[in-house]
This record gives sequence, structure tokens and C-alpha cells, in this order.
Amino acid sequence: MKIGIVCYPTYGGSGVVATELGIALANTGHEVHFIAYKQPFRLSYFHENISFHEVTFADYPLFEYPPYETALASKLVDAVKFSKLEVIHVHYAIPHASAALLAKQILAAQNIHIPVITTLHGTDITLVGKDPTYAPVVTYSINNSDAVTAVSADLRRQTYDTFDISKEIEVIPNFINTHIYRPDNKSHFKKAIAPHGEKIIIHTSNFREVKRIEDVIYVFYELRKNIDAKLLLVGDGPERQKAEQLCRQLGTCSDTRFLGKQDAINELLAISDLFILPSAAESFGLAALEAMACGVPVISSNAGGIPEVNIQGVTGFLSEVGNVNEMAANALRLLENNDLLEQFKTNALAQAQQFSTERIVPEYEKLYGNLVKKIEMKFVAP
Ligand code: GMT
Repeated sequence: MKIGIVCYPTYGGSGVVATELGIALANTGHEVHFIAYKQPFRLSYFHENISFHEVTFADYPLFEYPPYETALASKLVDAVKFSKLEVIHVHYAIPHASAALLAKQILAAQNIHIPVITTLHGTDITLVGKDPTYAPVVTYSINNSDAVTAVSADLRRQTYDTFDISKEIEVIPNFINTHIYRPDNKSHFKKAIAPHGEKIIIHTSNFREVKRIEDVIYVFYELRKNIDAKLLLVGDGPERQKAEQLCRQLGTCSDTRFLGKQDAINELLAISDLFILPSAAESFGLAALEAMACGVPVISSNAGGIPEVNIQGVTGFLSEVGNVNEMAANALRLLENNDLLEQFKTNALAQAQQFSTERIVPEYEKLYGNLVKKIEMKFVAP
């Protein structure tokens, strides 16, 4: 099948999922075309089944804001016509879904019919999408896509609760490449970070306010009163400076490393003992799944779709958002009891297998196949 994938190419969960989906589809023989304003960051190598179409903007003094949505719709029309795409799959509603629907209309006027699949990722619904600035367009785009998927049951519920939705939303959870994200306890690497056998605590994110980085530092501060531990903070973003200030104020900097954006996150996760995800909102929590696939239990908040991934008392512990004392107590309970920690590591790994690429990606393939058949029956059948 010839599949067009639209995504944000920068660091961020939706772009990661879209890119990994495209790679997985290409590996099974589909022809995948990424349409984005920049090469997606996990796509920096050649793959015979993958092409990239860059959305470019013609600059003009009148445009105070580049008309991204218009440029994207035009690029989609071009890609569908000349690469003979059969489906357009957009990740993140704003403005990808509405741009794809515009492209679909333009193409229909030329007797080219193509289904549009919209995948909702979270902030396009829970934070940005419900703002009155965007809500009418988001509602229209969801109701008029040929299929809509959400990455968790909680996100589907929130979408129905927030907008006036008449469309069926299917849940297809995020997935993980368990061949890359897997336990791999490199002792020399571990030793470089924790030379005296300290426990390694890790957090990865884009350091936005919603991630509550300061809670990570408070949990670590409490934990460190009782055990020897090191904290790895991976990623970068607007909250980084505040996090550094807090770490200095609490005196935890000597055991904390700010590693910035890293490509080989799997290697850092694989040497870690515990992952902390205290987010205020999280439609799914792909970062937690990445950790679990490396055999790392998760101490998290119970926001959004996190409980669908991190299972209370099995793969980790969940607390109300902001309850850092309970998070620290749960972390300590695990780290002080090696048998319990080992059991949770095994459980985390087993839970992550439920979300393997091999299990989840065929759900998308099935969806594409059904939609293409429907279009053929409507427009091609005699
Ligand atoms: O969480 C972020 O900052 C990135 C964000 C995005 O929109 O790219 O991630 C969202 O999509 C991910 C992939 O589906 C989910 O795993 C994240 O939970 C979700 N983030 C939020 O809901 C805050």
C-alpha cells in the first residue's frame, strides 16, 4: 500500500509514534511517504520504502505568520497525485487533520478519492485543541475524517467529553520496538554513572510545564535522604532552568546529571532502576512504555492514560498528581527491596510486550485496508 504520513518532525511523542509507525510499515513492504516541514528526527537514514516530502513556505512580506496549513494541503495534493498515495494518515489534529481534509476536497474535485485517518495524541485535545481558538476546527476535522484513532481509552473519553463528536473513535494504543527498547545491563556504562553501585533514577521528557520536572527533583531529594542514588534527566525544554535552580537549592546537583537531548535513550533506560513520570496530563505516556520495555518500573502520576500503561502495584506505583511524598515513599519501597524490584522489572517488561510493534501496527494496516476498500466500492465499483 502507498501511505502518506503527516506529523510534527521535532522531538515529541506524536512525531515519534508517527515516525516509528512509518518505519514499521516500510519494513513490512509498504511504500511510506512522510510529509512534514522538516525531516523527522528519527529518520536520518536511507530506507528503500521511505520518501520524504518537505512542506515549504513561499515567503511574502504580507505574511506575518507562514500559512502552514495551506502549504501542507498543497503538498498533500501534490504527493497524492504524483506518488499515487492510497491513504493519508495524519498525526495530531491541529492543523494536520483540517489540512488533510482540504487536500481531500481538492483531490475529489479532480476525481481522486483518498481516505483521511486522524490519530489524536493528547495535547491536540486536552490542552491546545479545546481552546476556543481551535475547537470548532478540531470538532469538524474529527467528525469528517474517514477514521479517527486515539492512543488511549482515556483520550477517547476526553475527546467525547470535550467536543461534540458524532464520529466513532477507535483506540489504537502506542507501541514500542522491543528489539531496540530492551533490557541491556551494560555494567561498564552503569559504573560510569553510578561508580559505587548507587541506584539510577531516570526521567525523560521535553521539559514542558505539564511534565512537572520539579516533582521529579523533589522525589529524588526525598529518596536520596534514605539511599544512595543518581538522577538522570534526559531531554530539554522550557522548564530546564527552573529544574536546575531547584536542584541547586535542594543540594542534589552532585548526584544529578542534566544530559540534554539524547538519541540513544534506550541505552540510558536500560541501565536505570526506576523511571519517574509525575505529569499533570498524559494521554498515554510513551516515555513510561519505553522505560518498561527496557525492564524499568515506573513511579508515576495517575493522570490521563498512564494507568492503561503503568499498572498499580505490578509494573510500578501511581499517585495523585503532585503527591511527591507518596511517590518518594513508593520509590523507596521498591529500591530498598531487591526481590520486589526484580519482580517489578519482570512485570514491566511483560506489560511492555503487550504494546509491541508486532502486536499494534497490524491494527493500523487493517484500518487502512478497510478504508481503501470502502473508497473503491464507493467510487470504482460499477
Ligand atoms: O507529551 C508531550 O509533550 C508530547 C506530546 C505530543 O503531542 O507529541 O505527546 C503526546 O503524545 C504522545 C504519543 O502519543 C503520548 O505518549 C503523550 O502522553 C502525549 N502527551 C500528553 O498528553 C501531554
